[in-house]
Amino acid sequence: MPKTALITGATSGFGKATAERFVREGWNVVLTGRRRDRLERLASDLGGPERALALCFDIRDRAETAAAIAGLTGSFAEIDVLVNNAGLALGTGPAQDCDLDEWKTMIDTNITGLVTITRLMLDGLIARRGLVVNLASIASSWPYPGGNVYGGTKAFVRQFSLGLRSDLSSKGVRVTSIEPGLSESEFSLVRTGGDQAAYDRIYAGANPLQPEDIAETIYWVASLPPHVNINSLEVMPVSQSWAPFQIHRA
Ligand code: NDP
Ligand code: 8X3
Repeated sequence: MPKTALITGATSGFGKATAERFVREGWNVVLTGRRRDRLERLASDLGGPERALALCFDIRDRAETAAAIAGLTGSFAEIDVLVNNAGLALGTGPAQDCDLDEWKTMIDTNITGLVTITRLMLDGLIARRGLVVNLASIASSWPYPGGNVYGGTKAFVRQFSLGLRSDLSSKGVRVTSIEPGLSESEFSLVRTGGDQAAYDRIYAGANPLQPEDIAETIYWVASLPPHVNINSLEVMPVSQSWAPFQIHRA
């Protein structure tokens, strides 16, 4: 009997690549996101109704999320791996210039949405001794100018992952926080409000991680023996590393 992974934010980037990676290994997948056309095309490309189910909802909306999860039937209701990947950054400016609505959108998506779907699926994951993979970020641990609320949400995701793992330690449920660095995806178009020139500058000459690299990492975590838990994993392109602290001099 094939195993099933539910992957949030599967319409692009890491989520789409992760769905493709799991299906290639014989898994079935539940794909979530807001863009129905993309979800349905991906589900069809991944083998149609036997292998992939498209579930369209906004993860910020608790009622929509609960209805979507409650509506799962058959093998698609028996989730072995939850990949909490849906998320976004909005803006790169300093806190004093930021839009409060954009901050709220990041908190509602990256924190509230993630904990909502996790809680809704927890009983099933415990019953199947499953795995939760949460997409945090290097921004969870490393502050940078313009990271403000985005970094705060990802610090939450990392710490929530570790706390969840503590709570579930007697249940055989594994929990992993994946913390990628510079990765090429629509993430940077969303963050810059669709600014293609800014997108090009972010990745120019950097040989960034690709969604397939993160998909490979997530699949590796899921394929380890059930007694092995990767707690957190920071992944960067070779071109990226640390810089000195900034010092403002009067
Ligand atoms: P993408 O923009 O390519 O993908 C983001 C996904 O999240 C999309 O499928 C989008 O679907 C979904 N999503 C966003 N908001 C909502 C919402 N309200 N409801 C449902 N789904 C939503 O970005 P990445 O693949 O790069 O990012 C995936 C995750 O990895 C994010 O959590 C991001 O913070 C994190 N990350 C990204 C890094 C990077 O540099 N790219 C590095 C480190 C972490 P749709 O728009 O169809 O709803
Ligand atoms: C995305 C990576 O460095 O832009 O989480 O915050 S970074």
